[in-house]
Amino acid sequence: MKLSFRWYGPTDSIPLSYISQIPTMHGVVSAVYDVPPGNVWSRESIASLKEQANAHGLAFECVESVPVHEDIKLGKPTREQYLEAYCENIRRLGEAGVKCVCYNFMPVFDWLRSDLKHPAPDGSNSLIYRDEQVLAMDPRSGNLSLPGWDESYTKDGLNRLLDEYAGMTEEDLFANLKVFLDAVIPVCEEADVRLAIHPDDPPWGIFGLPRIITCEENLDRLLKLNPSVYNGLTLCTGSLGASRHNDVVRLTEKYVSQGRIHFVHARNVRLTGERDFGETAHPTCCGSLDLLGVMKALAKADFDGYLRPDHGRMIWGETGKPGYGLYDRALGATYLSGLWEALTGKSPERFTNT
Ligand code: CS2
Ligand code: MN
Repeated sequence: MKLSFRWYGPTDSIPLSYISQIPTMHGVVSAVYDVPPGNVWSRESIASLKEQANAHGLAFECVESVPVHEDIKLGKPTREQYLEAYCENIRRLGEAGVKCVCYNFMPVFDWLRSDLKHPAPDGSNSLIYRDEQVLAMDPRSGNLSLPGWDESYTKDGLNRLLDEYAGMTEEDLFANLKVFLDAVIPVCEEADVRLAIHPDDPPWGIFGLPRIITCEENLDRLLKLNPSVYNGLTLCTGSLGASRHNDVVRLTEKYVSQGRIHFVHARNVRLTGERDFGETAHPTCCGSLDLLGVMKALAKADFDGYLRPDHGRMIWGETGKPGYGLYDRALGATYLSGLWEALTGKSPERFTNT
């Protein structure tokens, strides 16, 4: 297991020097963030991320994300140029030593929450999801500001895009995902870059848009769309685990034994209703998910992919990007590293800069 930490590049308020001080940290997970989806990343930008990470003794082998252009998800004829750009990015990342690329296939919106700073009795705060509040939101109104999605949409632009998705079914989205995988996976094989889809967060449809990476049946289907091991998963415990119908320990056991998990996002959530949850500290006792069970399954399979603490709470007065503060993610990292050592008798793999 290679312990990793998400780093939003040079503009991240958390410097690489801090990340490298977290015990047993192998590398950073990052991306070229200033290029719009569907465009090719410059070799210089990729090399610069790698050089900066390496200069701090950290690897840059895992990318999150190379975003998929909406025309690919929509299956529009214009997708060809975006598929080609995606393949070119995979080639360039492979040349730079990247081994794993995370992406998602959620129409329009990335992760969604109803409150980004929900206070807990201990004075910390974290992200929560209350279905009632989300159902009351109108994405077409133009005054919705959501985390994790493209801030550059204008009201009209967003409404046009939502119109394009009108009537799209889960079947249509699966068909478009297959076209994407069949175009990109052969390039991944050649470049030795594992593709790892991130589950939909939360794992159910929102605002009338279809979502498909939500449950075991659909994960099976996705893996069968293209049987190459390069077509794999980002096992995000908090995303899948937000639905009480997903048993994340069993899913981890199943997919890690098939060699299809390339990247793990470890985080805990407390389920407070059928479609209500809040993010908690990482340890098993703090939420509804059995993080120890997940780590046991990974340890048993001698998982050698990348694992990062996913969202953390805001603690010790820290402010910053929701879910991506330093302190609680660092606590999560040391908890996960400690479990790994206890379960396998060894520390997570270290990065050696050659
Ligand atoms: C991340 C996602 O913060 C998060 O929850 O896991 O935003 C993730 O980066 C994307 O969905 C992957 O494409
Ligand atoms: Mn995640």
